[in-house]
Amino acid sequence: MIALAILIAVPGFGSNQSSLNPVGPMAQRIEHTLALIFFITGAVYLLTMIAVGISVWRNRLVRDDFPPPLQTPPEQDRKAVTAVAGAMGVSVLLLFIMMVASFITSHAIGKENGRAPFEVDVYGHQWWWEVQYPQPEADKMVVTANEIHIPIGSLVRIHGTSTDVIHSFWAPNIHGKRDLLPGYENDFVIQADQPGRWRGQCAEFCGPQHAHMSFLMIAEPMDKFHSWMEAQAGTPPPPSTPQTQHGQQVFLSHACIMCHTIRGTVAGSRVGPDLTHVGSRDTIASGTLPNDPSHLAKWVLNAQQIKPGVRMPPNPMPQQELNDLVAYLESLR
Ligand code: HEC
Ligand SMILES: [Cu+2]
Repeated sequence: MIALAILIAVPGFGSNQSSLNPVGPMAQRIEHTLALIFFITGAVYLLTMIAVGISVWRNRLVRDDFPPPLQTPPEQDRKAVTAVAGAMGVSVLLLFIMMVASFITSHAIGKENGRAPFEVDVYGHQWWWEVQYPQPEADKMVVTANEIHIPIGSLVRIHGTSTDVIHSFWAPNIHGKRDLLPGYENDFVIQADQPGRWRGQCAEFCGPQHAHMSFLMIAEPMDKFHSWMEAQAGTPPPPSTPQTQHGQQVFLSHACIMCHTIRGTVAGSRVGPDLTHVGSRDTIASGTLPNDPSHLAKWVLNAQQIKPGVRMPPNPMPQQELNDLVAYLESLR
């Protein structure tokens, strides 16, 4: 499409967080509507500017005709009325075309609802995303945070809600914005046709750390998706080295267990992200930090410094304990 070709020139095209780089049918339709509206309004803007230019040029001050007559001749007046009425008619028609186009788009996007073979439950929290894959056996339930793995080429139903305030789920390469509302469930269907990592972001102001509430959509081939699911459904083996064993004790003897779950241990709280497989994630704290030992240590020691106001208190502890705790968390894959 020509529209697409020209939009390629726009900076940000090809990026992993841009509606100009759609990777699935829903985002593609949205991008086509965007292109249509962009070209219609762009053309109207250009034509208007040309008309303004012509009229300025035509009516430039002519010295011997100054001041201009107060009364325009009636025949010129009639011409002006016709021109304005014509322009209004065209505007209404164009607005109507854009309205119908956006109506058709939302209809087409919603059409697939209810036909998706996969379902993901997404809960917005201040300021992170809880992600669950419901399973027939409750103890095989996959629970993760801030990253949503999906198989490519398949419809996936997102079942979204919020546990506190209004959030908005927006992964622009894959779909438009969808609000997650407390006490209300919002279902929509997404699809990605290319493997890749596409960044998403909360798109509704939800408190001081709203800007640090992003997530990753990880689209991968079906077999990779299934092996990921299988790994996530398992309970990690007990820690095997003295360091990670000590790290687990540190975890279990601190406040962490009041807020976090690690399957296979007594920690079973759901205030914060499930840490059963935290070591397998790319980022921590909702896309705020890369998941590596030094960042993880800083986060655990004082998350308030990184995300002021975050719902996780500082955890002062000796360096040795911190190192072992971090080694244990990173071993949870
Ligand atoms: C009062 C509840 C609370 C306590 C206590 C707590 N956390 Fe957290 N934790 C949270 C919340 C909430 C988040 C999500 C923060 C965000 O991203 O906005 C979080 C995030 C994390 C993350 C990042 C997970 C991810 O995938 O992004 C790690 C790791 C973590 N906590 C480890 C710990 C450890 C280790 C302790 C104990 C030393 C601890 N937490 C104590 C509430 C808590
Ligand atoms: Cu939010």
